[in-house]
Amino acid sequence: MREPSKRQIENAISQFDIWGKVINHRWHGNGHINDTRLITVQRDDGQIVYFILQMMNTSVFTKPVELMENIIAVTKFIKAKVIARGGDIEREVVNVIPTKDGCSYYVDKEGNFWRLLEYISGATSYDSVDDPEIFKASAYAFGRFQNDLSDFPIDKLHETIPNFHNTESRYAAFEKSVEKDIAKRKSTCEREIELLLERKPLAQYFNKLLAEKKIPLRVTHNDTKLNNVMIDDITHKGLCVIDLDTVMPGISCFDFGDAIRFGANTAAEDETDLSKVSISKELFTAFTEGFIEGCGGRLTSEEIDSLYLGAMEMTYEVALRFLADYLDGDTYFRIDHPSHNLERARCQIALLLDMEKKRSEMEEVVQELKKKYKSF
Ligand code: GN1
Ligand code: MG
Repeated sequence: MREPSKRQIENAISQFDIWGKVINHRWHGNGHINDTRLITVQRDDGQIVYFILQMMNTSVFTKPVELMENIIAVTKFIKAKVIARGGDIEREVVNVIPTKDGCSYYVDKEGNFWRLLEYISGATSYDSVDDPEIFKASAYAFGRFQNDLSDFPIDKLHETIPNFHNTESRYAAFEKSVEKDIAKRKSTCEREIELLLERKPLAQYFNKLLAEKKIPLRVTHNDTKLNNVMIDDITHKGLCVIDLDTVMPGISCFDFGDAIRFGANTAAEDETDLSKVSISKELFTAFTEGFIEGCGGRLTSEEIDSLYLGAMEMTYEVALRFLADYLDGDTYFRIDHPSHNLERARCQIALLLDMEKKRSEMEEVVQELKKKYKSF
């Protein structure tokens, strides 16, 4: 996706229903897909306020209108839950700011889709944490998010990216990328390709559980990276789950799993020193506890038993996706340098290998916590 120009950004901001003078806009966050900017606005009385402006990546989100319909419906629903528990609707749910015409997005002359969101102040989105309490707070927030949406009419949601977490179709796409070798990079990652192809059964695990109706389909977030939760700077509680682009019918264990693969890794997602990559038992335990609690007793016994496998399948899936994108010539994820997707894939493979070693340890942690929350 091409970066928007200053003119495009300023034109987009001017379409939304906000008042005051825009005094600054700068790149914000670490998302791999959309273009996200922090906008600083000065009100007439001198007060400074912030907003989040996003130009949506419509090659990835090919149905932006449906996507915004999902976000509006889901945030409205969560808002009612926040009010019911006496929370703060300014800070505990994503607030979409309409355009002057009352639309939740703006389409510019070039066909780019824009949206403006309320900035949540006094809170931080972390790319990594060492403190298990903060990680647990993020887990609680993701669990509560699912809990809040447990009675959302699932058939009202558009499936904006079909098969998003269908690991078997990710596997098939990966095989095609290997076969085509469009960017002529296959020779630089033979070992990684082999490691991923060997693990095909991991791609089938949750599809089987779903097909056998052993686990339910729920309204899930589907992109539960630690940096998608705002943590309150004072209370250190998980305040608000953000980045709702992929809210769709999904699998609870995948929300758990994606958060583990990102946040319980002792290294960054693209760490090149693979000796630093491992799954932290302490962070894994903290997250599991927070997530089960946050789900408020809704997880079934089978779901809890499969949580750690959700972490393994999600790590495997994103490794397939990063390596496929590397082989395709980097058409999907934003990269900082040409080998970035290969490095990301290697890091995820190293994490998966560590999880394979610690599989029974993770299972034990989950079972211990399951006993603790006996209500299941
Ligand atoms: C993308 O944009 P971001 O960083 O929230 C991707 C996720 C991946 C993640 C890997 C729509 O998320 O699925 O897990 O990168 N989002 C989409 O870091 O593909
Ligand atoms: Mg995202």
